[in-house]
Amino acid sequence: MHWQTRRFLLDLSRPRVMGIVNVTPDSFSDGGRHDDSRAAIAHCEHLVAEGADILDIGGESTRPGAPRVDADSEWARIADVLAAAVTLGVPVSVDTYKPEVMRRALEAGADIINDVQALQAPGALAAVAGSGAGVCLMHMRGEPASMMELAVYGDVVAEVADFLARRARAARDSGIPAGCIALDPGYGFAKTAEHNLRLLAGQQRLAELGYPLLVGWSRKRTLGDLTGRPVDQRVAASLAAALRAVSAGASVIRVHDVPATVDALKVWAAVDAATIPPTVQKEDAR
Ligand code: HH2
Repeated sequence: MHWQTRRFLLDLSRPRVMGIVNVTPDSFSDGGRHDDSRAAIAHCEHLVAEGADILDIGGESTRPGAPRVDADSEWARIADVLAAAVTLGVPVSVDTYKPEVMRRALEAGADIINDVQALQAPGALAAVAGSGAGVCLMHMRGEPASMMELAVYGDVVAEVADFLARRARAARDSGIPAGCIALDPGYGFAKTAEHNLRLLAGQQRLAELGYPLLVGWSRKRTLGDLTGRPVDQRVAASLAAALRAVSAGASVIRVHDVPATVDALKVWAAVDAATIPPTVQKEDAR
């Protein structure tokens, strides 16, 4: 499987690591650490040196209860960082749900638009269509400020699958090529810990929709609930979730802790490569 982004065709025959660059004062795990352009650019360079296959730059936190940021302020946070990131030789994604920020990001050379609202804002589909950019369509409900009130599902896997299939169809109908589309279950967005775990257990069904799956478990609250650990001590828990997600069909893992994830996926991919199908084994034995 491949993911077409603006400048790069990503080969997903091995899982890829998307490194998170939050240029925000208030992100849930790293808010304020890279919220000036110089620190954020240094962080981008660092993540690429550590083995990130993709960078994902965001200028507004989407943690539960996060306040909204207007488009001009969001753009002011990320513009210089994006300009530097596109020179680093990897695809650069911009994490935004605002069509105006999408448009400016694409003009500035972004390769991917990562939208936690799955291009549902008026004008979002049109902002991306025709650009050649990759898109990540994520499942959530409502707004970060109120989304946890909407965490009510009968069958969470079926409802998320249905939503993602509908958004992929809408993207294609607006002219976004199928090969540019990736889908994301949206772990932690309008979902309780139980929903997140059920969704991971049934994630293969989302992979069967036929688009690459991108997932973000990194340091999230459910991992804290399960381990009792604070946000800065969730690397091992994040890796366990990442590997489980890859086993259930995920191709791109969005993380804060790039080197640990790169190592874990190297081991996972090596075992995968060593797994010879039984029919081939029999022929070889003859
Ligand atoms: N999670 C976050 C933000 N953007 N995008 C996708 N596609 N999938 C995710 O799971 C996802 C996302 C939340 O994590 P983070 O960026 O670290 O925090 P914050 O939103 O507080 O900046």
